[in-house]
Amino acid sequence: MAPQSDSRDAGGDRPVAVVTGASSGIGEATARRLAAAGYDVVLVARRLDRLRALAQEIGGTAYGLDVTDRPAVDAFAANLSRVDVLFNNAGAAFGADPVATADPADWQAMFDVNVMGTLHVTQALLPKLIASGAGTIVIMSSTAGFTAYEGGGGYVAAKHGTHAIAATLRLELFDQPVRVIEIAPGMVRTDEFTMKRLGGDAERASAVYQGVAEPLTADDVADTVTWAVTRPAHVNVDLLVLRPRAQAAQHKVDRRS
Ligand code: 8X3
Repeated sequence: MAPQSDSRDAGGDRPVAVVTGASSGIGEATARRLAAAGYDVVLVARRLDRLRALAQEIGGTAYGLDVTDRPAVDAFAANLSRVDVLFNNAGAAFGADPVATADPADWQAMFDVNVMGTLHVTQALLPKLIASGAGTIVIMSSTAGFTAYEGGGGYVAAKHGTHAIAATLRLELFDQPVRVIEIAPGMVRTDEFTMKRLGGDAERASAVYQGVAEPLTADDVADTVTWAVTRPAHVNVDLLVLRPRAQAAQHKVDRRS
């Protein structure tokens, strides 16, 4: 599918930040913060309609794109004259079934968006990030990239893959002017993410946050991503794990509220 955009060449004098998965949640919140920090933000998501209003609001560019569609990703990359920051945020969880009974199609979809999507966009934009002379790649990982939990199987596997991309890429780019930042949040209250994971079951989705005083918000994560991106170019926040105070570890959650 040919990518669609509101044609306006991003860039000019301002640094350009590409944000995938920008139509909601962490991506949307980060796009707002990066724009406020002075970036010309290129908003990427499948739902172009949802991006348009945000693009207008923050003065960015909306680009309708499925990150799992490699030809479309390549066409998108060819359209950009400059890229300083790539925030690989597009990701999702589908299903919460045990490994024994999970739907392989859910696993495939999780691998496609979390791992292959990150690979496609990173490969396509890397030459421009290097050419910027001070590029930044942010990879949206998760505490699921480090710790397994029941019912998490496919998502845990996919996020371990996402973490592996970040760790490998940092080594491979050690002599290039591009840093690789991995942000790994724990419990973030992003209702769309949880609803998608639980097949639209609102009751189960709200139970995820039951009794937790203050789960992280999308804006908490966006604040952290923006902080990491705006450090001086020689400072690399390799890996940052972010949790709400009520979540000491994946299974150790204070639900007394
Ligand atoms: C989402 C965090 O705990 O649901 O990336 O795996 S968790």
